[in-house]
Amino acid sequence: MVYGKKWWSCLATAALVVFTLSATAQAADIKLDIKESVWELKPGLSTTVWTYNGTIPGTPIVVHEGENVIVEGVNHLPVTTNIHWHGLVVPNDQDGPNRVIEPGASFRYEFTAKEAGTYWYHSHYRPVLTQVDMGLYAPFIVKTNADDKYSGDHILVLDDWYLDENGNRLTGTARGTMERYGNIETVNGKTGEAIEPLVFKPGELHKLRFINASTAAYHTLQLDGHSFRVTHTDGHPLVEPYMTDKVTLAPGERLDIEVAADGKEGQVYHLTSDRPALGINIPIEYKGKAVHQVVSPFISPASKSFPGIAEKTPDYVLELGSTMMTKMSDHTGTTGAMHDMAGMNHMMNSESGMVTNGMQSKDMPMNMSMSGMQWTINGKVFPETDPLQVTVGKVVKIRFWNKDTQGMHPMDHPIHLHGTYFQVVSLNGAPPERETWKDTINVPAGQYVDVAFKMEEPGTWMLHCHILDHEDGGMMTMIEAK
Ligand SMILES: [Cu+2]
Repeated sequence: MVYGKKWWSCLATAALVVFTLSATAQAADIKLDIKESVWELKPGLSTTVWTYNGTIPGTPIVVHEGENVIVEGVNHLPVTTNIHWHGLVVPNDQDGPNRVIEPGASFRYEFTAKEAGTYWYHSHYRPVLTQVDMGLYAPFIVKTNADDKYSGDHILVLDDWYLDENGNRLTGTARGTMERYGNIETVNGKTGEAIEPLVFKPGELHKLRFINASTAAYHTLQLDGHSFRVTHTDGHPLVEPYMTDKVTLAPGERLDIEVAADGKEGQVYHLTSDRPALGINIPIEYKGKAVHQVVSPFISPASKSFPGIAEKTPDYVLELGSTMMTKMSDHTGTTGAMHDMAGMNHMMNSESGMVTNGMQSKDMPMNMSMSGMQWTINGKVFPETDPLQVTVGKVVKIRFWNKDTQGMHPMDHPIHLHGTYFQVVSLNGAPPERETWKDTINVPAGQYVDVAFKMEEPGTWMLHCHILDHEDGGMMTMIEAK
């Protein structure tokens, strides 16, 4: 367990409590103190963070499929916040954007963990970039009995931080682009040699759950000497799992993979990212004698593809783009976009209290205001974007067309849907390699992706880019489900 012995035992205890409860009351009751802390990324490098219960990532919530979950969020921060249950299907009034928690207040979220899978929870209070970048994220795991049959079930939350050598937050981005990229990358809040090794015995079969909590960074991972068997995308089991040597996660995405421990006692391998110098390097240590080969407990589900979906004309075509604003000082502009930007800046400066919090004032998404970039859906910037009207229980097909290819800033956009999840129907008109269900889909620059879904819960749900600079900068719309 990369959380380390302490973390894993903590997780195991939490799980044990939950499982004990689930056997009796069928309920998990969790309290989250949302508070500022100091977190050590590695010996000699600590930074001020915002946390769920004092750790990065926050307390993992581990429950069983079908369990009732009550989470009390207590806000000790000087700013308003909320909690979004990323990927979980919950009632509309129990999801973050509709349930803010003011400073000093608390809220008890309650819902049923309907479907097993690897999810996560994070702040969705705008500017979302600031709150997630400060550390307000954590895993949310809904387990099945099969998960307990792996030799190890490991949660690996990926993130990046932009800090100076003393752990002070730096403004802007480490990569010279407009999005906020870090110069230090972490697994479960630790970087470099502070990352605890995973320990394998020859013959074992380990389950790894990757969660990309970065606000903009993609992470590509590989394990020398081993292949990955991908079993779940964004928590959803694949009808046809597949083998690969490398996986890439866009911001917001999750992947569950199996790794067969086919090394030998005493060997050490490394699970690394494509930017190893930034610190993601997880040692895999073989210790102990070989065990009988562990067989995968994963059972592929039956196909649940929507009939005739490939031929259906999209109900909506959403063009993803960006525009360069003239000047921030030009508030005489009458477009809603201009007003939105002005509103965002007002919010950043007053409502979020960053100015009084010295550390935070440097951390504003200046890229948005300073660069003057706006991120658009069908040419409009949230909240001026046109909401989508859908009927609960009826299949909706949407085409995301990434036309953000002009000029200096072509970007992929990982689009995330709240309230349900979707089938990936096609990529540039061609069917995907395998039936795939997700809640966050990367739409590459210049390409288009069709997805289809059924809203299960009525209410107003968000649809937005999970590069949080883009989300805060306007690439968001609402789905009104009735
Ligand atoms: Cu984007």
